[in-house]
Amino acid sequence: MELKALKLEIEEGIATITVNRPKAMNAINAQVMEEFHYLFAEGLDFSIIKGVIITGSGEKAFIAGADITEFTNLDKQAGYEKSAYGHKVYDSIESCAVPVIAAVNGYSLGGGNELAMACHMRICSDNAKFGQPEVNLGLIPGYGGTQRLIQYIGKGRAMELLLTGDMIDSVKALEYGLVTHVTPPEELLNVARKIITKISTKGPIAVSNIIGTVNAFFDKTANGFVKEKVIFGEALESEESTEGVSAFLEKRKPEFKRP
Ligand code: CO8
Repeated sequence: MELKALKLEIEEGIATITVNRPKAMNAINAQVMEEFHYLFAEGLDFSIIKGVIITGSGEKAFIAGADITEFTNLDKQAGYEKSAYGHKVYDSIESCAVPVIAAVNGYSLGGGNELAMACHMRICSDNAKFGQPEVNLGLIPGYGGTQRLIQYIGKGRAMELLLTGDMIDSVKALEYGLVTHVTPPEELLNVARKIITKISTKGPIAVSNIIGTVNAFFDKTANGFVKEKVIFGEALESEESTEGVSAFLEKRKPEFKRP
């Protein structure tokens, strides 16, 4: 598959995937999702790749969420399917046999932050900002965010971030445990490479087994994930998200009605 929205570089066995839509703050559209699917399902040969780094192009954004321009005219079923496809792709990243590090170099929002959370580790530059702003659009996270955010930062903090839509900076992200290192922007990729290089000196089967076993802790038949897909589809069909998405696209404040 020819990559159009992602850039792939492989150097000394480390694959760096860069989401390359800087004008849209690297928002994840259908093309980006399709290309991630391809890379993690068949495009990358994990028998020779030591590890993967995922980052965003430009200096402002890692990924500012799913592409909101694709949210119009979607009914419940289409919303469910879009969410379910994203779940499948992110699950393939989470279960990858080699370490995957999100090198968060700016805004990490919505579906972008959900992608970062599907990676095995997150490190960020000191200008990074994290959030799940879906509630501002009358939506909920649809790529695993309601389930994975709790795993990293705990229920209370997750509730606050999900319900307020507020962003946190790199210092707070480190304090919360959402990231494990904060670096100057120019050091970010080097730090990610160093971590992968160190892991590559260990037994590859042990590495793969540790990833699988750690992930297994969180697999409780995952009813929350099932629920999230259904509710995301319903939310996308709702009057509330029609208003939230239109307001964003029209660059105005949304006017949500109380039921
Ligand atoms: N989608 C589409 N376009 C975007 C997005 C996005 N998520 N984020 C930014 N852009 C575009 C802007 O519209 C703008 O485009 P243009 O230049 O054509 O007007 C360009 O990127 C630059 O953005 P801004 O001018 O807004 O830049 P600022 O520096 O002022 O602000 C922000 C940067 C804070 C990142 C701001 O752009 C913003 O708030 N973006 C939206 C963030 C957001 O709400 N993300 C969540 C989206 S919903 C989601 O991710 C759900 C995931 C699950 C989906 C499941 C099924 C689909």
